[in-house]
Amino acid sequence: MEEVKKVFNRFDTNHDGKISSTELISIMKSIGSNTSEDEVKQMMTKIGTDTDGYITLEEFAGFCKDDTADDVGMKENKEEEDGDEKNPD
Ligand SMILES: [Ca+2]
Repeated sequence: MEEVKKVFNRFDTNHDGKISSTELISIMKSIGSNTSEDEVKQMMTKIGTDTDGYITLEEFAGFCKDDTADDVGMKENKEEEDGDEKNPD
């Protein structure tokens, strides 16, 4: 959780305890991702369990357990959620 918190704080550039879509967009740009504002909004919906327009630490932590966290380099253990197209050998 410490790691997640650190990354969260990095995302939360104005340190109000939540990540706005604006903050998410700038982070996406900073890690070299060419995500459009529209895509970021879709991410917000995916990460944030509610649709208040912000991602809380709690929601972010849940996101980090997801495989998407790979993108920001902070995943610890990854579990496949759907075994689609997965070949165990
Ligand atoms: Ca913020």
